[in-house]
Amino acid sequence: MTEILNEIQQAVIVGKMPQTQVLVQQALDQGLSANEILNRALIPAMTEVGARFERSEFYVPEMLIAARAMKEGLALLKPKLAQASVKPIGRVIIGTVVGDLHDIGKNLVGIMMEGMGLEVIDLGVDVAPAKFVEAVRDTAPQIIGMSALLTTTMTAMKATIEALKAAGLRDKVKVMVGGAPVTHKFAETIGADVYASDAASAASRARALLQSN
Ligand code: B1M
Repeated sequence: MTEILNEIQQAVIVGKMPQTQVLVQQALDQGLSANEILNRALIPAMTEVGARFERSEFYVPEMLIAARAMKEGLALLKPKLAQASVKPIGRVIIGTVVGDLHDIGKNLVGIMMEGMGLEVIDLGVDVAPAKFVEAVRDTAPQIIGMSALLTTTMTAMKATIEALKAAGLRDKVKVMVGGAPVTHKFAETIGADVYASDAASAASRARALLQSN
């Protein structure tokens, strides 16, 4: 692995935020692409953090500081990942479902969607079904994208779809779901329209949906 990618990965794992920023900037200055830095350093770092958490080598505070370092690194990549086209081709609402505070993957989905020329309204984390419904009513997006990282919060995706149905809005909007525990089969079971396994495919599938309308 390119030495600097290894260094970025280590800095994120141990939660060294300023060092992560310096190294990511150096990597960009050396000509590494934002995608390489994301896929070969930042994302593998979080995978390792998760593995250490599972082995009880890391606890929540370590996960938090690693996430903070990852976010700062990601912020430096954002302008390169999201070189959006001039006029938005459609509007997407994204959010992490109720009870769930994980937002790095959801933020990445938003960045990649902006990069594909979509207008993104980000409702943040811990978004209750009623809040998704209200946002759909107020902003009339073509797509809503829900993210969940916990097996215990995935069920809120179904609750949100049910809430959209109850509000008479289900046929006005396409529903996309994703996040580590979410599968294609789960998406089908709860009646979502699209499942995407990663941020890049979420963005390209959203774009394809808009173009097919
Ligand atoms: Co948490 N956490 N966490 N955590 N955390 C996981 C998810 C876990 C797998 C760790 C582990 O055990 N290995 C585990 C979940 C187990 C499970 O349910 N199966 C877990 C746990 C248990 C918990 C707590 C319950 C811990 C506790 O308190 N005891 C707690 C829950 C808090 C809550 O949400 N209510 C908790 C807390 C936290 C922190 C707050 C400390 C922090 C989050 C900080 C933040 O996001 N601001 C945190 C972190 C950092 C993680 C890990 C280490 C990293 C997550 C991450 O950012 N990954 C994670 C382990 C892991 O994932 N390996 C873990 C990088 C990110 C780019 O990937 O989010 O998967 P990801 O996004 C991907 C795809 O999933 C996809 O695209 C992205 C990549 O391109 N995607 C979508 C995501 N959303 C999408 C939406 C789409 C389409 C694709 O369409 C709309």
